[in-house]
Amino acid sequence: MGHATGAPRADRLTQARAILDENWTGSSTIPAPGLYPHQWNWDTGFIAIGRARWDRPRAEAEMLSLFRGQWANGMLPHIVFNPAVPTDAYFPGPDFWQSDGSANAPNGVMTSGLTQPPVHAFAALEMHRCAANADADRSRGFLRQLFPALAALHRYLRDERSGPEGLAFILHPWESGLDNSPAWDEAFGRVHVPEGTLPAFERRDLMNADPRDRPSDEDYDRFVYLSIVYRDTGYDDVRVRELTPFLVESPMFNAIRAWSAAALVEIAGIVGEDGREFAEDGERIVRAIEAKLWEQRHARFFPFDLRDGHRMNHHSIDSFMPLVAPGLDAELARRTVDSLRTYHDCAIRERCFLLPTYDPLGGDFDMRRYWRGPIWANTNWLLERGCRLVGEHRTADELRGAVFELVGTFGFREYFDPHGTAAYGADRFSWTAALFLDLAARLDEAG
Ligand code: 9WN
Repeated sequence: MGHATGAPRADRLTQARAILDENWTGSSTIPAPGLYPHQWNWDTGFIAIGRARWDRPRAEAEMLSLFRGQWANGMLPHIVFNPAVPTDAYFPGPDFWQSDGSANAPNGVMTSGLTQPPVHAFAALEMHRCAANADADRSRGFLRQLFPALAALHRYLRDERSGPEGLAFILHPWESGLDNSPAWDEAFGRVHVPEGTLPAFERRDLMNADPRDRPSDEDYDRFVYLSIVYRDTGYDDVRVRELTPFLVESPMFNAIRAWSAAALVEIAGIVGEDGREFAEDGERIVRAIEAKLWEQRHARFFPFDLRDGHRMNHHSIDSFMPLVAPGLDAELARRTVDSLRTYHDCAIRERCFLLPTYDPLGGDFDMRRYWRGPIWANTNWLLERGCRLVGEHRTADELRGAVFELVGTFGFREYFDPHGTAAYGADRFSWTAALFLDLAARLDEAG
C-alpha cells in the first residue's frame, strides 16, 4: 500500500529547527524535555545529521560533547550526564552507574557504562557531505579532530566486544537502541533477578510519560539488574561474558557498525590516515552477518543468542537492518526487501505504514509500547537509506512518506502507531525533528 510523499510543509521545517534549538543545552541536545534530560549516544549522531543542514557549529559541538565521555578503552557510553541536571532527574543516573569507579572512565565527566549502536562515523561523513563549499576546510578539520576517537570506538567493538566471527555482541537491551523489543524476549525472559539485588528506585520515566507507552515494571527490574551485573564486574568485558545471562549479536548493531566502518575508511582518506583496518573490519562484519544471522526460511536476518547458541526467532525490525551494510550480497538484499514487504502485511487488512518495529501479526505486537510495534523516525530513516543503497527506491519513498505523513499529522513525537491513529512517547523529540529535516533536504536535492 502506497502513501503520499508530498513535499513537507514549510512550517514543519521551521518547527523542527525550533525543537532542536529548544532542546539545545549549550553543548548538546537532549533527546526530549523531561523524559531524557541528558545526552544520549546514538541520538547524538542522528541529531547532528539533521542539525548540520543549517547549523554546523552546533552539530560539531554536539558530537565533540559526546566524545568527551569516551572511555580510555574506546567505549562510547550510551549516556553522558549533564552535571547541571539534578542527579535524580533520570534513573539510572550517575550515582547508579558509578563510572568514576572505573579506571577507563574519563575524568570529570559522568557517564553510563553501556554503549549504543555506533552511528557516529557515518553521521560525521554525512555532515561532511552536506557542508557547503565555503565550509569544506572547517569540515575537514572537524573530521581530522574526530578520527582518532572514531577509530578507538571501532577498535573497542572489534577487540573487546566481538566473538571469533567478528560480530559485536550487546550485553544489555539498552545497547541495542531497540530496548524493549520483543526481539530480545527469549533471552531477556531468562533473566532472573535474584531477591535483594536491586536498590530501591523510583521510575522517573513514568513521571514523564504514559505508563502504557513504557516498559513494564518487571522488564525495568531486569534492565536495572543487567546493568548491575556489568557494573559490579567493574565494567570488565571479559568477566561479564562469563557472568551475564544476556549476550546477543544483533543484526542492526553490526550492520550500523559495518556502515560506520566503511565511512571511517572514507574519512581516513579525507584526513590522510590509513583506513585499511576498517575496510577489513567492514568486510568481515558483513560476511559474518550473511553467514551467521541470515535465516533462509524467512528470508531475513535474526539476532544470535550467544547464551544458548541459537538464532532467535522474533520478527522485528532488527531483521531488515543489514540493508544498511555496504556490500551486502545483492541476492540477500533483494530477498530482504521482499520479506520486509510481507512482514508489513497488516496493509492487506487495514491501513498500515511502513515499517512497524515489530510484526503486526506477531502475538507480542503492541501498537503503543516502546519498540514493541510503533514506528520510529530513526528506524525508518535507516531503512530508507538501506533501501536506496540497494536500489529499492519505491520502498525507500514509502518509508520517507510515512515519516512525513505521521509527523504532518501528529508532530515530532517519539513514536507512532503504524496504523496512523495516534502518536506516543515524548513530544518535541529531537531525532524525529532532525531526521525529518534530513529527509526533506535530500528530497529537495533530488529535485
Ligand atoms: C534508555 C534516548 C533513548 C534512545 C533509546 C530509547 C530510549 C532510554 C530509556 O531513549 O532509551 O537508554 O530511558 O528508555 O530506547 O533508543 O537512545 O532517546
